[in-house]
Amino acid sequence: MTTPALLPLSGRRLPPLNLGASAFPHHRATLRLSEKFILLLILSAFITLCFGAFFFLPDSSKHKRFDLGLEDVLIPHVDTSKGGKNLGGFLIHGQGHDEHRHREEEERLRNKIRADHEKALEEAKEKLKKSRDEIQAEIQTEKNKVVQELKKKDSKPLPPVPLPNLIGIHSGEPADPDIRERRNKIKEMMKHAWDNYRQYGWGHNELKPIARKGHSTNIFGNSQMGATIVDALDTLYIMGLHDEFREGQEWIDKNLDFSVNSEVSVFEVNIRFIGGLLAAYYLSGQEVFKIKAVQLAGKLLPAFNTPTGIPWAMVNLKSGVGRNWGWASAGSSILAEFGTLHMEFVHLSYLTGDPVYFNKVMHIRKLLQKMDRPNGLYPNYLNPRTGRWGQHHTSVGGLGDSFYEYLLKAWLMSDKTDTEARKMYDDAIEAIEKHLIRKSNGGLTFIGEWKNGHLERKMGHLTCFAGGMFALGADGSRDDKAGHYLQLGAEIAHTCHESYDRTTLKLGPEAFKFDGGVEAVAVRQNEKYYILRPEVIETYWYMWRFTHDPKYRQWGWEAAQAIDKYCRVSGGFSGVKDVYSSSPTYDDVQQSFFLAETLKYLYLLFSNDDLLPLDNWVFNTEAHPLPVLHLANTTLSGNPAYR
Ligand code: DMJ
Repeated sequence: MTTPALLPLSGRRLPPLNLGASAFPHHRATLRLSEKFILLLILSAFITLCFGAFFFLPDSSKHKRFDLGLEDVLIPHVDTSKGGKNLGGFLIHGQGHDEHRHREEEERLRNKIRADHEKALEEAKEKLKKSRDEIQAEIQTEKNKVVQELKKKDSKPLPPVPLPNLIGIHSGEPADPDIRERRNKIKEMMKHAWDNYRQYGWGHNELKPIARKGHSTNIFGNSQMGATIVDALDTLYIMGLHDEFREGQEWIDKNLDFSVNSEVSVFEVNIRFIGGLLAAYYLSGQEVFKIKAVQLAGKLLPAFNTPTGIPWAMVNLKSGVGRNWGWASAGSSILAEFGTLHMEFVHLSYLTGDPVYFNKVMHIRKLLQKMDRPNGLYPNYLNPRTGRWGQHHTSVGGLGDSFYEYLLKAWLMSDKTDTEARKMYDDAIEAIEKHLIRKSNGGLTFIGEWKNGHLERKMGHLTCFAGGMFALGADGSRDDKAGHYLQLGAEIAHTCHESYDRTTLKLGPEAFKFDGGVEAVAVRQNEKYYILRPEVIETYWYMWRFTHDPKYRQWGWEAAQAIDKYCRVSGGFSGVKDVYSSSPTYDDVQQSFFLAETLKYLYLLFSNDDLLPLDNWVFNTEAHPLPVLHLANTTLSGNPAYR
């Protein structure tokens, strides 16, 4: 938007000011203000001119008006009881004297008005004489005032709640010098990723490490929301990179703004931004993170305004209008998206005392509990208008994965009191084991996908997180099958390690098959890429925590070395397009989850177990640690904050 051009008294036409929305993030309030300001200037000049024109009209017209006024004042003093003549004489005498006073009064008034008029004219001239920059600076000052006011309003302190037990935030230094060295190497990799993002992509969502500029995708909408900053914060914190953490905090405080006309993925924004902000809050105690998380959550709530309460995949942060991905079966929402909100939303209710977030995710759970499940499996697609399943496609990888993860973690995060979630997890895992988990001819355990009535013998890199999930859920499993699930976790870890080991770069492909004589190898060209994903390393770390088998540290180190060798470039880290090629090409993206997850899990793998112990912390699906809430009841309805 451009403002009307200003015509200064000097006759020099000022260039139109750029007061567009991009110049002013809080454009709505600010544009009104700047328009008001300019209108005021024009109005004052106009009024001044009117006054001027009026007072410099020919005398006769002015006299008439003043005489009338003065006569009105004098007439009551005339004594009409004394007869015509006397009256006349008196009148004649009186008239001469009054006329004098009248003229003096008129002159005095005229002088005053002229002086006022000249003063106003001078002021208007002064204002309009100012340069474009000066006017902009004045408007900017006004704008800053408004922003500060808004900030004050938005940053109201939230009701205090007892902080959960925050154990193991600053620990983890390994005694073994070799392990310490590896840990330091991972920290150095984090610094390389961060410093380059800081230099070339600051404020953008992600970094293009080859082109050395910012990068983004549609999941973040069309605005620069600093996804890498928010995603990286807790990793920086646990690595002791405090200066970098502070830089990130400062950027968030000053720049992270959710009042933008931008359509974002509800799931991605939840796991990366809300998860990242909440974890940063719990670790550092800095209120700004909690406040930003709550502001953002408020912007996601309109996504739940569907006939069923199953949220849309995307929502416009400004208008609140939601919709689903065009590619999703029959206008459906995605299981792994609407099913991966629980942890963050429970924490939001806990921290704010507002049950709205808790109610939204519990509503989803209740609805899912009531539905029929083909073979006990949850299909990936659910239509939010009809409440019916879309295509019967089930996966523990993309589109399904973190839904199962969050059932288990809801139970863990509730201090194992949310037994409803645990039951749903146990039921789902039993069905998955029965219908999707198989052993290959070569003896590799894999998790396939249910598609069009048959099992596709293909496993995604994303599915590899399930090894860690099985190990994490072993304790507390039905019929005391802890040993069985730990073993299943180990088998998946082994299979995923094979998928790395059978490549040229020793980095895993996006998807690999167990079919037609092929085992743990990608067949299609478009499945051979590695984009810095964390899932395999995530599983190594969980397996390490539960078994302390040194092979997991060894496998993690192999992966770290391969990343450093093949994905590191001078401008950061990049994904590679073909892990079977000895001269791979880069995809030129440093994903934000590389800093949030891949490097964090590697760092934890070479740390002692007292850093973020699993009895006290539960990691969201983007590896953001959230503390276990030791609440009295099975669900948050027991939270004293809003009981
Ligand atoms: C991450 O954003 C999360 O782990 C998500 O659950 C799925 N995968 C990506 C990283 O691969």
